[in-house]
Amino acid sequence: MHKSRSHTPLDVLKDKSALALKESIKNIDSYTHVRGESLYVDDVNVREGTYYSVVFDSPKAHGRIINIDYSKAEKLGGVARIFTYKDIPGENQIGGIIPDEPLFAEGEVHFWGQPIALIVASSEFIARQARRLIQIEIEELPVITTAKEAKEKGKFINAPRSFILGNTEKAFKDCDYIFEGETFSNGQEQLYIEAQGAYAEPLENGSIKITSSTQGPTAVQKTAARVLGFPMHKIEVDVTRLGGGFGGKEDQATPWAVMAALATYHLNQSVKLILNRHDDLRMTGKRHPYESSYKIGLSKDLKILAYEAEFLQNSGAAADLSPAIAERTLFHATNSYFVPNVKSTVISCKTNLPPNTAFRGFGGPQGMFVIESAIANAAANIGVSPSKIQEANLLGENDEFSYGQIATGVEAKNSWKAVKSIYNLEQIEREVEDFNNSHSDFKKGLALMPICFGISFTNTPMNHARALVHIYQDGSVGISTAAVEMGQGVNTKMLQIAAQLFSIAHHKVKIETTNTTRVANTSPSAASSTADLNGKALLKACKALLERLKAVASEALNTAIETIEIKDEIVYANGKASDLSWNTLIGTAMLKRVALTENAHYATPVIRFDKSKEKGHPFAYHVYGTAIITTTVDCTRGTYVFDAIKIVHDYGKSMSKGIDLGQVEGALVQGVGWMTMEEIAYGEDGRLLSNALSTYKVPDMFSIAKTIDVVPLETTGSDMAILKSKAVGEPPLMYGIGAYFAIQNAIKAFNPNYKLKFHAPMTPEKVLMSLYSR
Ligand code: LUZ
Ligand code: MOS
Repeated sequence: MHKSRSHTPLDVLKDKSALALKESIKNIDSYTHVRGESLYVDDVNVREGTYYSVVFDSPKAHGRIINIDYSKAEKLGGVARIFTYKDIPGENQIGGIIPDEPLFAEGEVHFWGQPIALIVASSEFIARQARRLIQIEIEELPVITTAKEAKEKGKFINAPRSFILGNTEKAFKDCDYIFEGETFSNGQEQLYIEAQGAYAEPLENGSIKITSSTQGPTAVQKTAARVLGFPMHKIEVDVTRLGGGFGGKEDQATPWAVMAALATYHLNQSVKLILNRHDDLRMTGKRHPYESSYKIGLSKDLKILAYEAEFLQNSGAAADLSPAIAERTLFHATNSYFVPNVKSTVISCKTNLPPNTAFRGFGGPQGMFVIESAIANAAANIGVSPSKIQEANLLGENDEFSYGQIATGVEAKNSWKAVKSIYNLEQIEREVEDFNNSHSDFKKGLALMPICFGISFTNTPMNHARALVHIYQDGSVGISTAAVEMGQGVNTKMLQIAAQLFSIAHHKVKIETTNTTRVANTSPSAASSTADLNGKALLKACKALLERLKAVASEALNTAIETIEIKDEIVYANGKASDLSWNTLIGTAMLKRVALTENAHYATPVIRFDKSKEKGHPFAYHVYGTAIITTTVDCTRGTYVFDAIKIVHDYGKSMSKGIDLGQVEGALVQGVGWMTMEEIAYGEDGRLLSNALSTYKVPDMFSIAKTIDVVPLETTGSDMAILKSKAVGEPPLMYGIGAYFAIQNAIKAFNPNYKLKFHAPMTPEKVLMSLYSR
């Protein structure tokens, strides 16, 4: 791992930087994380008499419920009640984009793991025992597990969508090379360390407070209100932090919170519902598997003149976020390349898997894998290195994306050039070649992976946020925003923004929990946009307060407001320190009855998108970068290690270097895992086979690069990014796609007969088969 990241817990304890003014800052949660003191849902103090609950879910992937016998379970000592759809006072409906998903199954079940009932008892142990006593009779119906089969049978979530630029049909006529092919990328389990969960408690007059491990507090509030038939003001949702989300809690934290609230509504008692790992893996959706086909056309000089792709998205049994994820696949179908003629189509196919959902990248990676496969296939057939085709087609300033946005602030070529020179690509290439010439049982492979990721929710109306700032009369500051801390460090960034703007010490600022009664009607913390949207709102609120405080100082010091400045907690007038400190200024403002609270709202300017034309300017800006990935494959065993992953990444002007580097490393490793080892497996009967960490392998310390180097690309950033510090959450995941192609190249070096396959993940078994395929 990168040197600047490797600190021991002891260093964290010694680190006083968070208390110092102006010094760089570590994640403000690191201290309580290391000491095990950070609070999650399961750490909430429970009221006396709190009930615990377990979900009873479908043991079949598709069928009609003939009969359910709850009587034995209900009679078990300690069981309070079992709730089903019949107990829902409002709507049995949790679908956000399309109303096609019941909270509890009624007559039919559509996926293995679909919630049917909630068993509430005096302990979780008893609830689990009761679950085993429920007898269900299901008349089985045909099960569809793949997108292709769903398409053949006409099972869709919604109508297909296409993005079109130029005219591919005409352009293919001018191409010197045309290649077609098919690709598959599998799903991916989010595997947040903290499983899904919620704690609901009754307040006065029938109101309910829900503590939820959700990326979307408003989604939980709105859905709980819908299911209970409540006005939203009767539901309060509070989030301290998440032990990871990765998209898995953008929409799918909601059902558990709503179930707990439903039980609280009926029992007038607190109810806790925390899934264990097995239940979580079985019941929740994952990254969407995609079956795709493409046609790519190039000129003699390797320019991609035309590209067509059809993406079959395995959406699962309900829409969930699938339409939005499908849309992002189209937005990223040409990655960081300019292609003048594009036709891409996405079809959301309804299958009998749990509804697949958001996962870091949100359909973007699936789209990018296909064009990278098309390029690799073209290169192999033409007999050039794929990097030649990649390089020849990198996006340039003022190029048009297939969705009509004109690219500006483009860093595709810059990051490509930088990666080549900084890391001496020619030397790396020579080393790989020399190694391969001198070894027969191990082979190395190399791939370059450029990325381009659009920043903003693709759904324009979601791009806004609010912040609420209190300055307390002792000069300390409390901040609420819609941002949910899920390990990404957004609270640290919010703290930096306020401390910097007021010029006060970090310890004077506290970031409050995310709560719907303080900041309402929020978008989820997602789309890499949380720091941008909430940070901009926070900046606005702090600026308004600062102006107000400057007016107070101007009056107190009897000087014009323009001459006032606050630096390091001292008020300066005309560049000279006055005897007003931050604290006395706040005290003065209080005596003068000046409002020390501000609420601000930020909505991203400029962006727009017209769905009827599929054209517009949906993104505030794009993030770029390029990675070089080298791997060594053990040609006896089919195993591989990544020797080095070397990245040049466009941070803009990073406001929190340590946090941003952590995001790049974490996302990269997650991307490599998706492409190489994480293999979701469902049986033909729709049962999840990779249902434990013994059968679902994620990267560990030993499976990832011996070295990860990340060099920041010095760019001006974007005014649309918070303090010009570009969004960093999702884009680096897509560097991991390069890992797939590095392995392909190593296999090819061993087995000249090998025909490239584009079927991810490239697990050691597949590598072994490929090494010896003919
Ligand atoms: N969530 C969402 C996202 O609702 N819309 C998006 O565009 C998005 N993009 C990335 C990740 N989550
Ligand atoms: Mo997301 S994939 O919840 O940003």
